[in-house]
Amino acid sequence: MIVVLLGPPGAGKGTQGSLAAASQGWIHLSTGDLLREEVARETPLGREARTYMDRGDLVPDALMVDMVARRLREIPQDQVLLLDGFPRTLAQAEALEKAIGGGAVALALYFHAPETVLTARLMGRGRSDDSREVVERRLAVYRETTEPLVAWYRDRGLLREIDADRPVSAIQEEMIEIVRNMLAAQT
Ligand code: B4P
Repeated sequence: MIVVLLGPPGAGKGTQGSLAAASQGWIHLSTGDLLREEVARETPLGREARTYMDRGDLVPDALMVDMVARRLREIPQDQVLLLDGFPRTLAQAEALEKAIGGGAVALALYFHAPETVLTARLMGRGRSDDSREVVERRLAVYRETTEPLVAWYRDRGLLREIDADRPVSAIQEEMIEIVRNMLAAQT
C-alpha cells in the first residue's frame, strides 16, 4: 500500500516518515534522501541533480521518475510504503500511476503549516540548500508546481490533511492512526 507524503519544504514529511517507519515497520522512501545519497557518492545522477537542488529548483521529472520506478520495483506490494517527496509535479503523479497502476496509492497525507513556521524550521536545519534565498525559491517552486497536487489527490478522494504546526509526537500519533485505519479498511 502506497501512502504519499505531501506538503511544503519544512512541513516535516521526512521527520514523520522516518519515525513512523521505525516504530511500525513500514518502509520510508524519501526522494530527497535518495538524491542526497547520489550527490554524496558523486554519481552522474548526483552531479546533475546537485545543480538543481543547490538553487532550490526541482530535479527534472525524467530523472526522478526513473530513479523512483527502479526503487518501487524492489518493494513488495504488501508492505506499507511511505513515499516522501514524490510525486512533486503533476507529471510525476501521472508517471507514478502509470508505473504502478491506478488505485495503488491508497492515501495522500497533506502536511501543512504557515510559511513563517516553515522558513524558521528550514533556516534552523542548516542543510546546504537551507540558505534564506534558496529556501524562498523552494517555497515558491512548491506553490507553483507541487501545490496543485493537493487538489489532484483531493479530487480522487485520497487526501487527508494534517496540521503540521504542532509537536512532532502529536502529528505522529495522528498520522499512524490514519494509516492504520486505512490498512484495516483494506483487509
Ligand atoms: P526534501 O529532502 O524532500 O526536503 P524538504 O521538503 O525540505 O523537507 P521535509 O518536509 O521532509 O522536512 P523535514 O522533516 O526535514 O527535498 C530536498 C530537495 O530535493 C528539493 O528541494 C528538490 O530539489 C529535490 N527533490 C526531492 N524530491 C524531488 C522530486 N520528486 N522531484 C524533483 N526534485 C526533488 O523537517 C524540516 C525541519 O523542521 C527539521 O529541522 C525538523 O527537525 C523540523 N521539524 C519537523 N517537524 C517539526 C515539528 N512538528 N515542530 C518543530 N520542528 C519540526
